[in-house]
Amino acid sequence: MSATLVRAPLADHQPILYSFRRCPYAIRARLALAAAGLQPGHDLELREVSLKAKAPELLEASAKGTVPVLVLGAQVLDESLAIMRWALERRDPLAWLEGWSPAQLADMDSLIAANDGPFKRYLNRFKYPNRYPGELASTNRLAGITILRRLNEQLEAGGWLLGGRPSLADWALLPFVRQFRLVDPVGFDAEPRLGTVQSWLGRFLASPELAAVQDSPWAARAPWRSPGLLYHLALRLEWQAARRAGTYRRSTRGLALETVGFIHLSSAHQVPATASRFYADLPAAEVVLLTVDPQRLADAGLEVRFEPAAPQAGSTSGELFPHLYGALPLEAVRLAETWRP
Ligand SMILES: N[C@@H](CCC(=O)N[C@@H](CS)C(=O)NCC(=O)O)C(=O)O
Repeated sequence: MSATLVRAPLADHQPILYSFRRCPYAIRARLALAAAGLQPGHDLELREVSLKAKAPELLEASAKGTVPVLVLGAQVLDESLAIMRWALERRDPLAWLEGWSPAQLADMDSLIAANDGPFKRYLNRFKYPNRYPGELASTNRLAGITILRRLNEQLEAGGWLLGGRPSLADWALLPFVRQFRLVDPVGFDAEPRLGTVQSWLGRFLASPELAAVQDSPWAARAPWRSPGLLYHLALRLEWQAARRAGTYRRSTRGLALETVGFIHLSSAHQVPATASRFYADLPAAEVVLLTVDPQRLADAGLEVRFEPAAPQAGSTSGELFPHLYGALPLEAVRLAETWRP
């Protein structure tokens, strides 16, 4: 029998995009993926990341733990530019990369390098001055504006960085210029000798391309729930009391850990059913979803057993739920977010 090389269908390796709605690197990656005609839910799975509670699956794919990350079976792209190029190599209908001369392609590379290097550096220092004690936010802002003034000159020829139409460089830089403006929109808009940058950014802010990747299905308000993490729905007031007390000791709604002997947790896929079974009568603002890190529970010497729900919990399906034997330490709670049904 002759051996036949069978290429695995794409569906076996549906790409997974780990993304974060507000991250400029993730925005540029989503812009390119969308421009290439890919659709979340159809061509790739979008997993919105919480930077405070990174899913173990993300860290397994890329230990550096930044977003965006595109997982293509065994191949992992964990740099936003690599994702942009991968997308545009598949399809580039708007010619972001196609049709430019070698000199223009080199210009694109140096514009992106200047953005990701010095401009991003000044942006971080202007945006988060508390993280850089001893540095003046105003000095870093001015350094950023100086770079933008050079872009302003470059844009004057045709309205886009390389001339009369947008290229990869425009889409790669604009999310960062947007973020720079957002630190102080009034100051940015009033800045003199920046008119062409302001209208370039204005076009981007009003563009359907940006709107598309900032909304479902390209971005979500709540993070993807990982099978590698554990979850617990809590009453907001009880969670607030626990934060003051230092540990959380409620088992489930209306029952204390001391009464039940363990704290009811849920695996990712069980959260919606738990919410509708026990919390559906409450306004969502009164309910908080806690993301619990099982590794931190283990580090604290706490045991989680997967057991059938107690009969009084109303389930007779034999489904197993994680039960935490002991009080929940605050440091094991990676994220507490308002429940979104
Ligand atoms: N060079 C990377 C940088 C990505 C990056 O730094 N992303 C930020 C979010 S905007 C991040 O994930 N930071 C990690 C963290 O905050 O824990 C790329 O281009 O993809």
